Amino acid sequence: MTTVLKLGGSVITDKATPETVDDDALDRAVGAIADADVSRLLLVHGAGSFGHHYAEKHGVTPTDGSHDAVGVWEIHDSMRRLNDEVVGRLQSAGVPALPVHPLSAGARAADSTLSLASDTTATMLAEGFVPVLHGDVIAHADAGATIISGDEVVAHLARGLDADRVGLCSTVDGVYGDDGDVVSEITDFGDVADALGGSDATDVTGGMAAKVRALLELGAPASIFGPDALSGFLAGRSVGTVVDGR
Ligand code: IP8
Repeated sequence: MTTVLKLGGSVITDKATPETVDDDALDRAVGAIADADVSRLLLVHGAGSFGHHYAEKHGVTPTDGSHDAVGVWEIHDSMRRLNDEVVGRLQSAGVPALPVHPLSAGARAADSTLSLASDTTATMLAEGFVPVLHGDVIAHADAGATIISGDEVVAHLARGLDADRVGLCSTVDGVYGDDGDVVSEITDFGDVADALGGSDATDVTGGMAAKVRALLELGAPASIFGPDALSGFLAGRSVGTVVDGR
């Protein structure tokens, strides 16, 4: 059983203060992971108050690249420092976590096809480690380096490792329907198109609609849930909104 879990950047950092970890929130998430009995676990974290402001400063997005090594390093270094913090705390809690940095472990082709760390992470999992990846900058043919989001890392490795379960721990309890309640299951985008705003315009802003569409194509059930449900997810329970397009 392989589980891919993303800790959202807004869950583990204080978004209001640049480059600040939310100590209590990160410790709670680390505690839930340390207490869980999960055999093959791969973690990914987002940027939160790390990474994004440097990406903005240097004009780097998932599609607009840069050839300025100093700028690319500044973005990466911010994410690397957050990753150090996450890996360090996991190890202190007894979790056999190891860092995997997308900048050093993958690339995008000119048509944006991604190759990323499939062999590295498969071997780490087989050896009992918990690989910890993150949103990052990544070399991109004909564009220099572009941003890769944590969600894209999750989708790529969930497919590459043939994951059985995917979890996105975010600041919301799941996907909210028209009635204001969390929808327990989504099997078709039409189920929530009205509530999420199904237009392409919504998708390009990368909001919940884009997330749900991407998860429907994963080939594995994916749960979107809040921090309080993390232990339940790791215990195998159905929490938040389960998105399953199979
Ligand atoms: O927070 C963004 O990752 P995300 C990564 O998962 C950078 O979207 C470097 C801004």
